[in-house]
Amino acid sequence: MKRRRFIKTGILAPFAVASAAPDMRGVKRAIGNPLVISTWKHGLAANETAMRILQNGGSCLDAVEAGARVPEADPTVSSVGYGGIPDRDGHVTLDASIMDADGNAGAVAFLEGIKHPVSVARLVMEKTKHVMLVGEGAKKFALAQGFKEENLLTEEARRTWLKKNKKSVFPGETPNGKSHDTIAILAQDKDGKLAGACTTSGWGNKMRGRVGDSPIIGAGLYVDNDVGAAGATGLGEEVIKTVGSFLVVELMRQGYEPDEACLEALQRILHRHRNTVRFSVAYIALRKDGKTGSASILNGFKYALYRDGKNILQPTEGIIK
Ligand code: SD4
Repeated sequence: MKRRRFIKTGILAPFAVASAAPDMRGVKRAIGNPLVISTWKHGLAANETAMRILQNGGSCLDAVEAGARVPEADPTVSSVGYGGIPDRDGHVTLDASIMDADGNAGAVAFLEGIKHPVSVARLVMEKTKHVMLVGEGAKKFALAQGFKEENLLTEEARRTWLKKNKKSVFPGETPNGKSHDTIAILAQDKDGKLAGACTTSGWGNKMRGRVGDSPIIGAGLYVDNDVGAAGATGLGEEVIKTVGSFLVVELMRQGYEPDEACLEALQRILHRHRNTVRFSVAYIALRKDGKTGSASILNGFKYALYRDGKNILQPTEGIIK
């Protein structure tokens, strides 16, 4: 609505026209064929829940929120919500963000004791004038909205923490494929509208107070309903420094295919490190015509794609072998 108002007002009209890249003209919005794409194996279960909502005529926003809540509640997913590996001081601290088709956004960071940060992020978006709440303030808001305070530290996560304490686990390092599990989830509904969400407990044994890319709009998640959506997983610091998901969407606006856009965004990271890295970052992308893509720095990244009645886990070949 705001955008339409801009276009109507004479002074800002040239700006609004200039921001609509000509390359997107040939790309039509996919209508009538809902799809969901999300990171990692736990994305399969998240996609199932999200797709059920889309098939029942639900909105893409409801779909991504419900999808993200699945690994948040699953104690076996060690980098999201309940069961997440704690920070250096033994506390589980959570980051999440959400964006809708109108460009609205909500996020929470460094949130403790609340199992579903993605739902708190949605309420920040819908019930406040703000985009992001952190720490104590985020928790106070969540409690005021009726969320229950819970202990999110499972025995399993505590044992992992004790074993690895003093030794940080980089998200993206893949010693056993279990150290990184953030979910970024993007959906397109039957009207072709896009939404996305991202939720994580971040880097195991991170410094207390550390916030990653997942709740930073443009870094861990970005949605532009005119162009497409993108989400990130892996070493958040690198994603933040390159404004990764925003970059992927902007590259699609310039005419890059979704795969190419993800690849180019990762090349920016590799370039800064002279192509020598010991961490990984991966992106997933969804263009408004329903075309999807992904890329990863290292091998081992998989994403779940639910479309045309099939929910399939797809491997992504790493740039660095
Ligand atoms: C972070 N990007 O906090 C998240 C972690 C992650 O797979 O994606 N792990 O840096």
